[in-house]
Amino acid sequence: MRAIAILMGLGAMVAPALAQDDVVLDYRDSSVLDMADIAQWEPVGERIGGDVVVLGEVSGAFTEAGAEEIAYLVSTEVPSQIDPFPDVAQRLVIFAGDAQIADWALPEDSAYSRAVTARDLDGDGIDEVILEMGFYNMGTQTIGLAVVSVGETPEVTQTLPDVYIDSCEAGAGQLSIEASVVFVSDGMLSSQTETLPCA
Ligand SMILES: [Ca+2]
Repeated sequence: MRAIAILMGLGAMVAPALAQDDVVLDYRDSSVLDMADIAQWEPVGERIGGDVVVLGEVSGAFTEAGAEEIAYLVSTEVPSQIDPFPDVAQRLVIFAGDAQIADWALPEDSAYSRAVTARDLDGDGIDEVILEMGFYNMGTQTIGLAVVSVGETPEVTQTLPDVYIDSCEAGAGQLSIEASVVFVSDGMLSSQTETLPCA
């Protein structure tokens, strides 16, 4: 219990110091967990072709600085959150207006559940795509993030594996929610975690 109190104290002290612009995601707000209905992207998936599902979209500049483009997270299927190694192939497909202008395969071992946002973290004018992965095991829901630098060969430049851990349904051990505020610091994502009680 003491560890929890210390963590909560830290969060309360540190969180207000963050400039709102720097905050990318706040998992303390449960609405962050609301998943979009992927049916909305079915027409996009049909345009891309090849029997794929589109798991999310983010806006940004992906092929050149200043471009107004949309990156779609495209997958052969919706990755299972109970399989630690889902067998899916995923890509980022870039559109400018109605035109598909790039199609970049993500690393083979990737199984992301959605695209969250895009930010130019390193300041080169090209937005990095922030993707989320979810995993469910023994009643515990875990969410992690990956920063992907885009281009012909997308590369995962950073991972934050545990930005959200909900063990409220675990039935044993510590029943709580570990929820992080994810923010930009020195060109990287950083996080501060708070322990919240189960609802
Ligand atoms: Ca960049």
